[in-house]
Amino acid sequence: MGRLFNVSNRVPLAKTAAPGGLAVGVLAAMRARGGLWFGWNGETTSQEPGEPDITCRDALSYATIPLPQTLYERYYSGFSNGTLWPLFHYFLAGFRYDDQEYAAYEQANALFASRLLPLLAPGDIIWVHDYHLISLGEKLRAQGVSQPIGFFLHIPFPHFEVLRALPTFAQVLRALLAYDLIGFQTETDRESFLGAVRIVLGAQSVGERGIVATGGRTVRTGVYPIGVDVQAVAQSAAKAAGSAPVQRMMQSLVGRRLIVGVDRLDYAKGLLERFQAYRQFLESYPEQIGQVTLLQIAPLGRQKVQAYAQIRDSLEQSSGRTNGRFADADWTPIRYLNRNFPHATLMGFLRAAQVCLVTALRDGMNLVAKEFITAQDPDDPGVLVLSNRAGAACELTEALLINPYDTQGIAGAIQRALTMPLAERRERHATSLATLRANDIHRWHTRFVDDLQAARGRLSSRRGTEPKELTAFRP
Ligand code: ADQ
Repeated sequence: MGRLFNVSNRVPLAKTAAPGGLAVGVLAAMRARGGLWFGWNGETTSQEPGEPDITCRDALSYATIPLPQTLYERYYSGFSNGTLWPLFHYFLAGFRYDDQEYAAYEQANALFASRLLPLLAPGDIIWVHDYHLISLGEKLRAQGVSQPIGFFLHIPFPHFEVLRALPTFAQVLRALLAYDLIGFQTETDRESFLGAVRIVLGAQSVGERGIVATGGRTVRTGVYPIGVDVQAVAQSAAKAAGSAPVQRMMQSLVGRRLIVGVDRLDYAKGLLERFQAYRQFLESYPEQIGQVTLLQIAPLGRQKVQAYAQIRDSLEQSSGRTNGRFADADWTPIRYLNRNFPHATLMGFLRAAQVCLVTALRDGMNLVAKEFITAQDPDDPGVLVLSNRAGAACELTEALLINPYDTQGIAGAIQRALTMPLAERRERHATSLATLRANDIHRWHTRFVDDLQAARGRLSSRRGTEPKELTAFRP
């Protein structure tokens, strides 16, 4: 097999890099199969970026570039996180569009393509990750790249009625169709994409198995739900359980039961709704007052996007209100921490918890849900309360599934989780763990890369790389 190039906006070399699911997943793929990871180094520059810096760390290779200051804000905080992120998570109220930000997004993608190009050799395959880099494949094709290029969308793909709020939606669809393989987290996401393609290109453009015919070539689509490294997470959680930070945290609970939440601080994660539901839980089940502690870890990121500053303020107020109302001299109901922890320590916290709350309003997958199940002691496992709007709910059907907007429903689920008999907890956990083992992180990258390799066979039949004009649909 040729060399594998992973490309993502951010590579996890920079010390300031925020933790995220993409990095966790791609690192696992890289460790298993080698290759090179190309992307932004987390810094901005006033000059035109030159050749990528090549770094080797822990036997993995990275090629990184800085981004021009003038481009960064409009590309990253602007079109990527002010337009695509809210749109793809169905937050039309928080969505905005600006022509200049879209132009910066296109320029940034073209820049990534031009700096990646000299590193490529015949036989390589290129795997592009996530919404920041939708146009990268199209830019690479425009520079003559003929190697297989695949794209995996880590976040949801919206239904056409939401997608069409984006004035440049047709360009975004056309850019996606420059790839040989497009991967989604769930069948719903793939169907939303194919639905949009049918409307824009005509129903005949989508054939069996979701293969799109366009511009004399074919584009494959597939569902690749990202998983976790079950063995590594289980081992690291068991080991971390005895570590000093986890032991100190446990001792500070003085026998109280632990409810845990671990999320990037993001409005899509439903943290405000979670805090409201926890307050409702304490109101509805007063016997639990003083008996449980909610540990919510939510590191900050994307602070330059206004919606993130707002949600941060709201969460501080909400946790403060709950603590003000219910706390006692020796008990704080919510411990709310805006900081990063080593991944192993987090796994130790997850293992120590009786309940994990995942209340995302919309989420591509949600790896924390999968890590929580994997981190548990199978003999005495905790219970996952999981949003039915997270991709993980398609697989983890034995979790207590909730609607994240249903405050009373979540409160009831927390109580049910805390009082669930051991036999039921074991049974639900065993079923969930078997599902996670069957679809772990290795299956995710192996299936995607194998399918992308298979796309190579059809490259010789590629006639021209431009999809036909998107004229069938008039907005
Ligand atoms: P994220 O939105 O970042 O990922 P998630 O899938 O939950 O969300 O992954 C977060 C990862 O970061 C987990 O592995 C977690 O353990 C880690 N993490 C979180 N907080 C941390 C902290 N304080 N310190 C250290 N590590 C921390 C995006 C999509 C998801 C999709 C993933 C993968 O939004 O829907 O599941 O990509 O495709």
